[in-house]
Amino acid sequence: MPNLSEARALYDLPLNTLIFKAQQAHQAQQDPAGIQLCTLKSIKTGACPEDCAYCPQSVHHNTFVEAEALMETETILADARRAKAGGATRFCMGAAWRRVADGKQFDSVLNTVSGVKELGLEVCCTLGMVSEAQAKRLKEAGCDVYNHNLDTSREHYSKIITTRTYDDRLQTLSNVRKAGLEVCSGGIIGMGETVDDRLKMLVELANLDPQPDSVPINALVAVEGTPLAGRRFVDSIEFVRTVAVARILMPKAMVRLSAGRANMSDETQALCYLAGANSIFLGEKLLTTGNPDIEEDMNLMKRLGLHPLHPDEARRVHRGEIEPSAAQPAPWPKVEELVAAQKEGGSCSEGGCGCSA
Ligand code: SAM
Ligand code: DTB
Ligand code: SF4
Repeated sequence: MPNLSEARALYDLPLNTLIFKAQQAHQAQQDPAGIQLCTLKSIKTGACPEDCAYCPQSVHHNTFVEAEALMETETILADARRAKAGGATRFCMGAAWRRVADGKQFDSVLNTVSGVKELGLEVCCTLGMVSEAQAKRLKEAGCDVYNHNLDTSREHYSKIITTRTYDDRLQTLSNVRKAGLEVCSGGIIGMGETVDDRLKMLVELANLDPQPDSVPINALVAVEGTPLAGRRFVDSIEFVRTVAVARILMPKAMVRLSAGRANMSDETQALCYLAGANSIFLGEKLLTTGNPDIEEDMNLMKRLGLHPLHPDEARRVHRGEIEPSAAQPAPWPKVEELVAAQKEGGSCSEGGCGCSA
């Protein structure tokens, strides 16, 4: 059971020793050069009743985000087909909801989940709080993973969100796990929290039994109109240290370099990969804010000698069936197709994928 003082001792190591330890943990448990490529889609945008201080989608803040109703299944599936044709292996759908409500809209999401699963993509949903029964329905529909972040330490939480508690968050994670879904949970760095707050969050995640399967580490994107607007972007070395501690405490997890990459240099991202990050969101948009160009991401991976992670191979590594270094890569994304699909609303040339683009 890792604790704060152990995490702090790691965090304070000379950076080269910390990175060395993170690489040891990484190379023992993960495809050493594999990067998981996920695509993110906001399927219901804005007008969220929660007051998360960082979030441009909260109804409490006046931001550039315009509220949009839940998208139709067919529209989302067209995007998922393009993501698949382009080379993403996981499709994550986010809804700006406080909690899932049973009824027509949830039924529609379940239908969409089944459709995305049939395309052969890993399916992740992030829809706010869910009950165990709802999580089971998601699992039955074909959902693989549920994302629900702790976001910060228990102590810092009430300075960021007042409309729900830390324990609400933990309860949903427990419901998700009991339903047999994989757990994706992480947080945001750069919201005015201390280093110890960041480490407490990582320790809380690392002490979940079992540990989360994925840990997204977001750098705050300080959006105009939110209470956190104007905050300075997190110090890159502090961010890298946090990623390294996450990797050491949770060696089997996908550590996802999530929001904030558009503000990071190639060198900072390279350091994050060295620190054990092995997953990114691919595509010019996250939910509502920007993300690096796909060409830039692929270029950086090639320059660093990294390759797309194959999810099945990663599972075989985690089950101990093959050595980490024996994991075969997934195919490289078809950058032109992904870019064209995103920029022009679709020009997919993948034969037989059924895509209308
Ligand atoms: N409503 C659901 C929820 O809160 O779980 C799902 C969507 S919510 C946007 C998913 C996560 O995005 C949040 O938990 C937070 O970690 C991250 N996020 C939202 N706005 C962000 C921002 N401005 N900068 C960095 N991360 C952000
Ligand atoms: C996560 O931890 N980061 C993603 C995903 N899970 C859903 C979302 C990032 C959102 C950044 C702000 C936006 O684009 O709205
Ligand atoms: Fe709503 Fe999620 Fe944004 Fe919070 S983070 S305001 S719950 S969409």
